[in-house]
Amino acid sequence: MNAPITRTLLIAMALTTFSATPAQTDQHQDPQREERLAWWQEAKFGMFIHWGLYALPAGEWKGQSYSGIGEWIMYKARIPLAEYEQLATQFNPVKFDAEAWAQLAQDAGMKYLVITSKHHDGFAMFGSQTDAFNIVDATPFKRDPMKELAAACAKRNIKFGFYYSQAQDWHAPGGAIWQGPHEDAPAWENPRWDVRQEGDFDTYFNEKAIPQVRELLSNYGPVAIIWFDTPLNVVNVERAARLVKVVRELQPNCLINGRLGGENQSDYDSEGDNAIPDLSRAGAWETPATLNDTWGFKKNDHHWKKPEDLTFKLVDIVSKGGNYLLNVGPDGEGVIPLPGCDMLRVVGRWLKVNGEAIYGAGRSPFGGEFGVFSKSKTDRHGKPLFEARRTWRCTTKPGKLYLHLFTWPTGKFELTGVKGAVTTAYLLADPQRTPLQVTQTGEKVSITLPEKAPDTIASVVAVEFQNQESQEK
Ligand code: H79
Repeated sequence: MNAPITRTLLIAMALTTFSATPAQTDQHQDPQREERLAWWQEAKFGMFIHWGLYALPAGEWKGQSYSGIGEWIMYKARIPLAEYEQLATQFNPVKFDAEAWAQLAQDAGMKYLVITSKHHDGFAMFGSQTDAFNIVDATPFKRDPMKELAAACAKRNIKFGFYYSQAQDWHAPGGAIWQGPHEDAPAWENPRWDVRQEGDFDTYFNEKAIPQVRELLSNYGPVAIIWFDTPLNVVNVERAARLVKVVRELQPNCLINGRLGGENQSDYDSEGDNAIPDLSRAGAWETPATLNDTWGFKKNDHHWKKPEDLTFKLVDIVSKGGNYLLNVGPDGEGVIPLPGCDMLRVVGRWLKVNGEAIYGAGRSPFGGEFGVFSKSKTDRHGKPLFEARRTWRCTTKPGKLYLHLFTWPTGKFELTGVKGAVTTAYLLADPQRTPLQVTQTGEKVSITLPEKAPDTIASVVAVEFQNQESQEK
């Protein structure tokens, strides 16, 4: 593709001012939080794993297929607790291989891993003294996969963390249950579907959630992140503070994601599922995202994203200041679907060459490259539609800019709004780092490129500046 990149760029560069959405939490007020976050802000790319009993029905129940996210099957099919419990007696993922999973994360260039220790269905994927509805006590498998994974990650210096559904629990008396309305779900007058779900939320919170979080933070070595989800309206300031206290007491370095509930108590903000902000965003934030259209395994979901798209999303997110937590959904035997593995390895190979421009990199000093707000079209909220551009992105390190070119321009790449004097520029794909020809006139820089892109996904041009001052925004 040979787009008229120069013209596009100049228009893009004219639009360098924009207001980034302020972070929801006052992350920079707390020096301890800053310290806890240091490794995470370097890491940029993590593996999310959704694995639980829902991997067995895999999107189908009693001959009927359910649309949407597979880990919600118990809710969608209103499966009585006694029936859902039967899945545990069949759960025997003999092909589970913690070493292989951790190795996949490493091959993909992921620096941390977060796995569902308990999803909304209430089933603990770890050995729990609190509740017998867990993988060690209720399945023929009997192993604690979390122990094995924690060890496999530690071996590879991959930070290990747990997802824990703190509010919703469809199996414990008193656990919260999502209540509509939603385009995909009715507004249940009472969202419960089994008398065994009746109960008081504090009983669930005090007798299951808090004790299980204690177990997770006591029995698995260092836990780098505890990833809470869907606080609904039940996790208020007071309940959130009690969870925070447990986390800080047991593992002071453990990060808390942005879906705890209560105000300003998380370490970083969580964007919506699969939501990437249009523009750059200050503060620490993360986009959790799927490889296909489900988190938990579904046998009929083959709607895989392309590795080019995943690479673009990673670069896009990093250039806007965020982290990318990308999910795999292993099946009921413990196998991560092959298309997912293949794609992640493609991203990993790209990172082997270009990782310098991702890990520890700062966000773009420009902004126009992200796209423009349409003057005529509106989105579904009636606001001007953001028309994203995918031609190029920029990340930074002190004294350096990295230009990620997703569309290879003919001849020259031209940038405007550049501060400082360029000393040299080269392709990260070139092991010799042969200097490219650069001309600079004030804030205009023009870089002469070879005819052919060295990388079919994105080629990265490193641009170095005279002073070591950060080019970061
Ligand atoms: O763990 C993954 C999801 O299961 C979880 N967050 C990610 C990380 C999640 N919980 N809730 N939601 C996402 C959004 C809820 C969507 C819903 Fe629906 C819409 C619930 C009811 C209507 C989709 C359609 C699920 C059930 C019906």
